[in-house]
Amino acid sequence: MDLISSLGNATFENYVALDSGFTEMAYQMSAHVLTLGYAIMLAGLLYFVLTLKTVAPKYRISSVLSVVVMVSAFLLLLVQQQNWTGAMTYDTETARYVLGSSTDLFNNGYRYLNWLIDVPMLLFQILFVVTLTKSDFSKIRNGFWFSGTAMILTGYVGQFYEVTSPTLFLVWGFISTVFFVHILILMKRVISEGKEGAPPKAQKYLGTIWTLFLFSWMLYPGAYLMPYLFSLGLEPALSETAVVARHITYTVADVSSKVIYGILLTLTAQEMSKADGYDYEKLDSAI
Ligand code: RET
Repeated sequence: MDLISSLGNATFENYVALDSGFTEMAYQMSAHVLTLGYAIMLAGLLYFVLTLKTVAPKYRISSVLSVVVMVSAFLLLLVQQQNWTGAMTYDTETARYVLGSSTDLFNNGYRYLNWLIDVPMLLFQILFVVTLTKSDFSKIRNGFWFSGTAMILTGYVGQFYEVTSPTLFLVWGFISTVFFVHILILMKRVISEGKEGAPPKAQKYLGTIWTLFLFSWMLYPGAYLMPYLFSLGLEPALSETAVVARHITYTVADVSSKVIYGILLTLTAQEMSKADGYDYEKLDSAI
């Protein structure tokens, strides 16, 4: 039986499992990096709850949105890790992890649906920290929401074709990228306007947030393309290195775009709070 007829639209991780199987190292590195991901989300959850009162009340919604993101990402990554270990079984004859006979296949689709919650939250968050000088708040918010959702749904459809139809995979990926570019344009505008009138330290943080945003959000299309980045052609590479690279890329992207981004927004809001006369370092001594 050839691989395509037995696995159909399954993601390429399953094809690698059926083709050559995973070595102990590739399998465990994948399992560990997924575990690291949800452990960090739980730690992040504590950070955002515990620092809530270090910013003035009007900025606290940003921390609350980080809490929402942490909870949903924690659950998703836990399920994702269990999907990985549940889909594979160890074969003592070949000393490889292969597809289990009666288990669910491995799938990244859950991630995409999880982004439907996290992407709008992450984009809205910054709107509660900065003050827009020219743009209209609800126009930017609607733009973020519309393009965020469209980017994810078109990418979600595309990822089903990563092995069976490179053309459809790339066409859906391209449509998704158009919405992504729109998000980048809006975010650049929000950050530039947000810097105007912000205290110097907050301006510096906002500059870092833009760099981090660009870097971490670009990793997601990188993970989407991973089987092709390793083959440099129009055939997906059925390589276990590409599978591990995808897991690592997703984890680095998740930690940067959700946790580090949220921490930088907290630091920015702390500076702005101080400028507004709310200094948490002095609050304790006043009590
Ligand atoms: C897809 C499909 C291929 C083209 C592009 C994509 C972009 C995805 C992005 C996802 C960001 C997700 C975040 C999640 C946080 O929880 C959909 C992979 C451009 C930018 C930030």
